[in-house]
Amino acid sequence: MKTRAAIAWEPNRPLEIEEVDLEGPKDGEVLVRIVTTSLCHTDVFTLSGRDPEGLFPVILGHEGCGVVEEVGRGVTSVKPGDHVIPLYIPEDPNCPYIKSGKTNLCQSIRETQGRGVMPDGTSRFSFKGKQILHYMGTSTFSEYIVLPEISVAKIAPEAPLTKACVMGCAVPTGIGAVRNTAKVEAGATVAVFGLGAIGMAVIQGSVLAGAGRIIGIDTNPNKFLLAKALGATECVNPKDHARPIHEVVVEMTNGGVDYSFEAVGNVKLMRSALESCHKGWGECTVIGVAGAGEEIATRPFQLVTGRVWRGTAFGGVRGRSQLPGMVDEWLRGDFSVDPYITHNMTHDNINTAFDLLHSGEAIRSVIHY
Ligand code: DAO
Ligand code: ZN
Repeated sequence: MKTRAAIAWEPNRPLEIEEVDLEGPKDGEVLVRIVTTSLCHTDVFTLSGRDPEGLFPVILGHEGCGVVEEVGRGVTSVKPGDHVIPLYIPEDPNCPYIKSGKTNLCQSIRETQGRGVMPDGTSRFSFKGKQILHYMGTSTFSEYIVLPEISVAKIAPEAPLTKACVMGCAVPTGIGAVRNTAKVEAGATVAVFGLGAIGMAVIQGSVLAGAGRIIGIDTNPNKFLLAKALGATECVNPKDHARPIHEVVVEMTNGGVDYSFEAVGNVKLMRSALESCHKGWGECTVIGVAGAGEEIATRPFQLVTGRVWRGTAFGGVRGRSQLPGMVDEWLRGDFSVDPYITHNMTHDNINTAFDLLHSGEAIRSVIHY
């Protein structure tokens, strides 16, 4: 079949919309029609060429939602018409990592997904006979995609597909980091470094966890209004202070925060976030993905004296068993996804979404097919 898709031919070149050839689902696979997709910094990072695992030509996109159109033989958990969210971290109940109960990092198809191909080693996308690669096992910048059954989460049919795309990465990553990774408790003091969509979701997650103080930190003060609307109790711009930001946070909190989150991918900020933590118990969770070859540094005495550095991907959320419940929380009104969606546009205008994210103007642009 044909699918409209935005092809990234090479780093730093605008995406080009083309009619791409797509092979249908094989055994154990699912064909999904994407209704909306949003743009996340990880797509921007890959297009920039700074991602060491970035392969081209490729169809980017990993934050989307859609409808199952067709299933291959042996697929039992979804059927045509079901509403789904593609998962860039699958959940295979037979994977030893999943069986461990200790992590969401299912490894069942990690190797082929990392090479931009399906589990059988082939790509289903081609253009004029040339192979185009899959991205993060999802490629939501194509209207139709093929995924392994373990890479789709079936969600409530009531979830509006005009918005549910943000439940594909940003929202579960931030809320999950608070719940599953840091395990923030009621009354805790939290600092959030970076007020993009994921940082905003950390704020929302911290509110849901009953945190007492939530300090939002960003060099762009335009983010503060939304951060406060979502529940940040105070916001700090490091540019307003002559001292390093961790010293400011430690003073504000009489010794440091209980939990900090780095949601940018900047290794210096990861250090600031760790050193903003309270001696003896403060824990820093790294969410942002840093550039190739970058390293983190701190004085080991920071760890000896009880601070903890940890990291999380997709907020530790196991996509098939836990994401549908998070969608239900949204539908019940426990939290809203509306504040994330600052822009809407058609698929033809997808390059504008990149410009808006680059400039810091957008939290999320939702792209409609
Ligand atoms: O190695 O098992 C693995 C899979 C790791 C996937 C990590 C993806 C992280 C992407 C984060 C995007 C949002 C900040
Ligand atoms: Zn993402």
